[in-house]
Amino acid sequence: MALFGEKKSFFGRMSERITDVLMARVKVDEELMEELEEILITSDIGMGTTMKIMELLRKEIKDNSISNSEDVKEALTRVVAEICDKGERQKLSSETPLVILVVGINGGGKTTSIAKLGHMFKSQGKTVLFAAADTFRAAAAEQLDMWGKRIGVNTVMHNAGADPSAVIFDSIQSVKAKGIDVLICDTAGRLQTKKNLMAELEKMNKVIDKEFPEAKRETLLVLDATTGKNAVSQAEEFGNVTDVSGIILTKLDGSAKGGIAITVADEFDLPIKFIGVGEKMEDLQVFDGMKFAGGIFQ
Ligand SMILES: Nc1nc2c(ncn2[C@@H]2O[C@H](COP(=O)(O)OP(=O)(O)O)[C@@H](O)[C@H]2O)c(=O)[nH]1
Ligand SMILES: [Mg+2]
Repeated sequence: MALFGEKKSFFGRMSERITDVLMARVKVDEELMEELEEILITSDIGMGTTMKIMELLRKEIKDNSISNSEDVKEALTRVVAEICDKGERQKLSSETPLVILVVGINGGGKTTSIAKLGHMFKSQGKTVLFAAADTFRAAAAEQLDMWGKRIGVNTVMHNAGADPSAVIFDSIQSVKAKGIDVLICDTAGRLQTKKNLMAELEKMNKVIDKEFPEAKRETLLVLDATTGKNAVSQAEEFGNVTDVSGIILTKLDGSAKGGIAITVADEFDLPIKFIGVGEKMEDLQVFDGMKFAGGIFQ
């Protein structure tokens, strides 16, 4: 599919199966609707979201008097696009200075996504600083610093075990002194110690509020698409501990089924702002609900 370059379609089997069903059945009848519903449910689209899609699809079919299966494709695309698109909130703040806090559980792809964002901003001509506020493991800061060196971004780091808020504090001083455009902060994702996590995030937010009130803010939650429905419960848990402004859905290049993006978009009042489609710094794409939905049948 053109939009995603050489990458294979996220929808993979789902697209094929839907296309097959629509080709096999010329008539738009109850049997066709049941087959479509079954495909959606078995493609990582949750039950609630599937029901919503089917309801909206039935309405589209009725309102537009759709009677051939070819037009069902288009109607389905419109329905999915409507669910995925959160309008103006879709866009990342373009104003600077901007502070982005990146949260999510370990292994989800936070550090890699920060590298990708850093690369994106650099290619837009913006100056960037990384804050290694995942101080829980020494390797975490080193990993971020390594990416930074490759991209040409400096990383503020303290020793392992240091207070993450102190890293944020120092980073802000540096950003203000140098007039840097974007500060991207890595964080530790220990959901199992939820209280600590909540306290840590709260403290970091307070430091930013106090030291850098003029900055625009984004809190991006990184969700691993390969964890399927688990990604949805992670979104819920993080949503409970901090104000999230958007989602980065990672690993959509792997075995993940694109359907999870539709479920996440539907179940949360949060826009998916970016998708991760690989391990390289270029493998980040701005999420566009319309194009994503259009990709189902490409
Ligand atoms: N295939 C693929 N792998 C990814 C993507 N994003 C991250 N990863 C890999 O996922 C693993 C964990 O990523 P990392 O950024 O260290 O996660 P963190 O613990 O949340 O910081 C690494 O091996 C990354 O290369 C992606 O979009 N696609
Ligand atoms: Mg990390």
